[in-house]
Amino acid sequence: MDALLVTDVQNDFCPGGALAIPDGDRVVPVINRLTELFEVVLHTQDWHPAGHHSFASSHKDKEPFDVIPLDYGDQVLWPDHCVQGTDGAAFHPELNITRSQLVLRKGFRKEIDSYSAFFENDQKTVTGLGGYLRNRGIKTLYVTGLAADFCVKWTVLDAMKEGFHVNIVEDAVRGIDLDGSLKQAWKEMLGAGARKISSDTLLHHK
Ligand code: VGL
Ligand code: ZN
Repeated sequence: MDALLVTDVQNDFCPGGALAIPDGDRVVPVINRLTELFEVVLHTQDWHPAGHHSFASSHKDKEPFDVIPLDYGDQVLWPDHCVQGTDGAAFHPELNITRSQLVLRKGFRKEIDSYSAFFENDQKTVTGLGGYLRNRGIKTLYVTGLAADFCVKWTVLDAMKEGFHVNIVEDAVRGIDLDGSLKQAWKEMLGAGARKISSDTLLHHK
C-alpha cells in the first residue's frame, strides 16, 4: 500500500508568510489533484511553541539564517514561524485536507527542532510516524510539500532509512534554497535512492 505525504503546506511557508518560500503556494493545486488519487493521505504540520530554540529571536545577537551549534549539531536559526495556534501555522486555506487521515505535528518541543516527520533533529527522538506506517502496512510514500531542502529532504532521507520506498513529486515541492541547499538536497535524496516523479506521470499511471 502507498500513501501521499503532504509536508508543511502552511501559511508561514507561502508568499506573505514569516518564512516564505518562493512560489510555495504553487504546490497547492498540484497537491489537491494528487489527493484524489490516494486512499491514504497524510499531512505534517510544523508546530512550534513561542520562544522555540530554532527561532533567531530566542538567541542573543543572532539573526535569521545564522547557524549555531546546538547539542545535536548545527542549527539554522529561522524567523519566528508556525507558532502553535497562529494563522501562520494554519494550513494554506486552499489546501484540501478533507481526506487527511493523519495530521502529524512536529517541532513542538521547545529545545529541539524537527525537520523530519520521522525523527527530531537529534536524530533519536521519534515522532511515531514510522510505527504508524508499518502498522498500517504502508510501504511506499509519495512525498510533496515544503520545503524541499529542509523538511521534505529530512523526511525523505529518514523514510528510506526506515525502509520505505520514496517517490518525490517534483512539481509538488518547492525549496528555501540557502546557499545552494536545494540542489544539494536533490543530490542527497536521489543519491540515497529516492525517485523523482512528475505529478502528470503520477496522474496518468495511478
Ligand atoms: C521548515 C525550516 C524551519 C520546513 C520548518 O518545513 O521545511 N523549514 N521549519
Ligand atoms: Zn520550523
